[in-house]
Amino acid sequence: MKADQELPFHASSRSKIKQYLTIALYNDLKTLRTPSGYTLDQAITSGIENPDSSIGIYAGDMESYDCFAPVLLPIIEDYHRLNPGWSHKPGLQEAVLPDLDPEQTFIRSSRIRVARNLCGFPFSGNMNPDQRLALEKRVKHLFKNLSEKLSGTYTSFTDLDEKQFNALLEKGLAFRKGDRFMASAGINRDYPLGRGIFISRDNVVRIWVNEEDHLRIIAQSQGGDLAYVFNRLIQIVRALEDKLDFAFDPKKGFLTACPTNIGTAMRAGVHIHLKQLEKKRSLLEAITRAYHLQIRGTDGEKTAVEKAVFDISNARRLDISANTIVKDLHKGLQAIIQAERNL
Ligand code: DAR
Repeated sequence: MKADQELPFHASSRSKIKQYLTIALYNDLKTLRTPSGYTLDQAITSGIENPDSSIGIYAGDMESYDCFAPVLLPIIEDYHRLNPGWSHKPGLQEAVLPDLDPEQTFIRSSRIRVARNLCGFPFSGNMNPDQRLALEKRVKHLFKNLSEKLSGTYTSFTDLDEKQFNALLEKGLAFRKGDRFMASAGINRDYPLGRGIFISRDNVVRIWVNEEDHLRIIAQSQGGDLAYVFNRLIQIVRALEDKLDFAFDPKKGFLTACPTNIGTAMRAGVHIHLKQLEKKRSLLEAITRAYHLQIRGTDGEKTAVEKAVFDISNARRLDISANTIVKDLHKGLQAIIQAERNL
């Protein structure tokens, strides 16, 4: 884009990138390239093409966080609501927490995921087909050599016909091509090439390969036993970090394609049936705010709530430890279940 014209964000856009990328800043950054050749224009394409973006910028590699720091840092400090002196809080320790809902009256399922990206590869929106296949090959080899306790199977989506893929999808054991925000960011390019999923023998652990990030490591189970799910996640993450170098910065934590996920890169949540609180949405929102939780629709981000089943998860990922996130979630869900019972 030329120096003096307005940046082409849509008039209706309220994205963080539109808010923080001034013309002056754009002119300072527009000619910079990261070592993989990633540019600011590539980084903001999604926010330009999707006026309803909340953030509107994606990193193309770990170096993007330094190269475009003048615009990324204000966005990170705003989105993550960080206080001065903020910094990633490391550590993943086994948790001991009572099952939130042993009778499974409210909580349908618990799910905790972390995003991880491998050093030495560009991030998902900035990969060519060979790099995606090389990353998949690297992690496939690792999955094959996991201990007996952690073992499972890896399936490459390109090895499946449509019927087999849809069967996995229906069981929640595959992932579709990303949304239009990810499409604009290049994350969906060449899909399903290099994409696939690792599933542990008991189905509790799944690892998505080459989705929005290189790895989305997920543990999930029916019911509200958060500690069980968290501890299963810790086991597989520890096994992987023994063998892989993850994109990491001591202050920003684990680096991800979207700046909303950096830090612990963890989203811990439940699907919970709140028949009464659905009719008292302001009360539910007050409780989730108090415990730094966020409400999503039944099928996750930017989806509707179906049959009063809410996706409730942590809002904070950075400047807070993974264990504190899980403890806060546990406390917040206890308060929500109490409020639901009272109604
Ligand atoms: N949809 C993009 C990213 C928002 C955060 N969610 C992610 N990373 N899945 C936006 O700018 O709204």
